[in-house]
Amino acid sequence: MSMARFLTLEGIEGAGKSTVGKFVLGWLARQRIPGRLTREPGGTPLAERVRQLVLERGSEPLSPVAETLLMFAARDLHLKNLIRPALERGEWVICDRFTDATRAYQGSGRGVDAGLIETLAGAVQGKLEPDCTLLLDLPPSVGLARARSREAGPADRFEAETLAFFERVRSGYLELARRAPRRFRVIDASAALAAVEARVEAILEDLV
Ligand code: Z5A
Repeated sequence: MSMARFLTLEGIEGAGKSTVGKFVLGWLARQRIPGRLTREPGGTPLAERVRQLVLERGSEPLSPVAETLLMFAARDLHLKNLIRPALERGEWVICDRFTDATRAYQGSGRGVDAGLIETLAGAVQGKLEPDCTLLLDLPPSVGLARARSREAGPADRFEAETLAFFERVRSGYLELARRAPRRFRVIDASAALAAVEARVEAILEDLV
């Protein structure tokens, strides 16, 4: 059996994370490697309830710090009840967003103190870090157009954000990738899907 790997997918809305997640799962199945695709916020029944709280556009404002705490509450449940057990069983875990999303969205996007985010990350994750993070990078105008052409129904709290917000999030992600070049693989997500998948496949072959 192959060794477990923890792979995270990051990027702004509409970057193609869900699409790439399914591609990775199919690729793993063809190699007969056990894999588990999950997402944040969410992934377990309780964490999915936190997801609802954090995404819905209710009448009561949700402060950036409260949003950050909820992200980490969901992450703690997800790690304890799904991610760590799966890794211990030898499965690959492919997680659509993880702590880098908090750094980029709540930190760079909303201005939450980086020290607070790292303190919470330490408390929730301990030493666990993704083995590899695929950053699907593209201009927000392209990502938002893709996401909006697909979506029906009212926008959630993030979908309703401005282009300037998503520009800050994108810059935040690119800065994280610059600071951790061994963990991050930056992929041009504005390319055709076949080109994105070929790049992802090469990275997976490397990881195996
Ligand atoms: N959030 C946060 O603030 N802090 C945190 O710590 C965490 C999350 C964990 C929910 O996330 C929100 O939570 C998120 C940040 C916040 N909000 N935002 N933004 P989510 O991951 O569930 O929501 P999302 O980012 O909005 O996901 P998405 O819109 O589903 O995007 P995606 O998964 O990256 O894209 P996709 O569904 O794979 O692709 C979008 C469309 O483009 C679809 O029609 C595809 O067929 C198409 N596509 C994909 N790739 C291509 C290429 N290469 N070419 C052409 N078309 C493509």
